[in-house]
Amino acid sequence: MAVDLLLGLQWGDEGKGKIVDVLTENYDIIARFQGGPNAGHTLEFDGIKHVLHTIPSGIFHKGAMNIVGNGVVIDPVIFQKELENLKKFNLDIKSILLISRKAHLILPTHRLLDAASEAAKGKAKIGSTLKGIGPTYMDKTGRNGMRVGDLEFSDWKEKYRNLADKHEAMIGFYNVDVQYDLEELEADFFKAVEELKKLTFIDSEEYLFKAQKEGKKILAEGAQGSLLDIDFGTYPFVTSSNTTAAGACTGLGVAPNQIGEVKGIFKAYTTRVGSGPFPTELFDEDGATMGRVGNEFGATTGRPRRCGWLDLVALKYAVQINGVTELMMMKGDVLSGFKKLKVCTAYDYKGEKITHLPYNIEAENLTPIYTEMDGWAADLTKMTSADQLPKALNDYIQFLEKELEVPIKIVSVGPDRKQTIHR
Ligand code: 2SA
Ligand code: MG
Repeated sequence: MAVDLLLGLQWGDEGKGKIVDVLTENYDIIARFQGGPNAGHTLEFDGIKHVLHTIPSGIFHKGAMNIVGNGVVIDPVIFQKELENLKKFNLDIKSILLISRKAHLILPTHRLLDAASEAAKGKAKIGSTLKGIGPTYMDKTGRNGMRVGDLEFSDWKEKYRNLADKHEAMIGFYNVDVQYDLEELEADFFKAVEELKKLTFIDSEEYLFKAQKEGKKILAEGAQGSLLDIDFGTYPFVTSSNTTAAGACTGLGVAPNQIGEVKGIFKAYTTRVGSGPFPTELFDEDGATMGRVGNEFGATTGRPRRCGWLDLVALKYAVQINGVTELMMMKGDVLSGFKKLKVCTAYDYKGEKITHLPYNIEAENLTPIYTEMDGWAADLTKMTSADQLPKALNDYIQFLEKELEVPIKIVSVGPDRKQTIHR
């Protein structure tokens, strides 16, 4: 039985949380494979809005098992807060959430290092979420990290101390003003670790291997987006993990030939939070409208997201890298009321027209070339079937399908579970 993937194709915030929640009824297991508390997956159902960070978006579905895979980084303190926010739903967390022993731990000093590194960069800062993501993955690849499984051994506090002491020295090296009270941070951390230890730790690759053999249906839930991938994103303005399809293999221990459908999710326009190049970014009234109507604020940090037209060149690149087999278009409802819509179909790159994403997409080298299309006025948010969609929206969808050569199977017309149209 294959493992399906659900991935964001832009710079994150495509609406993965909502779609995983919608799709969960078709799956037995939802597994996160990379990222950590930098993610903000927003779900809406029964009039409730809920944001998840590290916990998979299948958590609200009866019968679904949720896995935090080895590729994820966990901050016990934030994890604990997430669990507390879930208390009101009366879920039996211990039996529906399993954590890989091989997942790495975010220490309080990782967060401080993230802050110090960003402060030292000044204007060139990445605009990270300051959750300690970069430093934790650095310790992972540098072979210094602490893993969830370490907590099952009696000497874990020694390991912790050694690493935290080293981090403190490194913070000094940055020579920037980062205020902290490590004793207080550590007290919170140790308390949260004790809570984390009450949960179920597993060898998730083994668990998933068996589950596949038993015919269980598995969905791997991506976080952030393809253009934030450490290898294929807009480096260095990226996150520190592989957000693309290959990341699901290494982040869960699933073999490449076991991957089934690759579901790619994108917004009908584009957003980005944090620094870095964004060719179709708008600084005008249109961009402001997208931000306002689309409620474009970071689900983790509350930062306003930058907005712009759909970049088909970048989207095509993401479709290729991931091997996307079906597409889902989100937030078409936000574009209702625009008289004309623009889609970037090529770039003018140093005077030459190109249709691929070049090494350097900084604004000074590159101007988007747009195809203009008619907009639609109708409010989509109450629509429930594809035949109700306005002609101009259907034209928009068909244009994208032709360019991307992949069918758009879902059109989302609002944040609620129910505002989902299948095609
Ligand atoms: P980090 O914290 O080291 O991963 O930051 C590196 C870059 O990755 C971006 N990034 C994100 N972009 C969009 N959404 C993310 N999650 C939150 C959300 C973000 C928020 O859902 O809105 O609330 O601000 C996310 N996480 C990381 C980040 O902006 C940096 O550009
Ligand atoms: Mg998000």
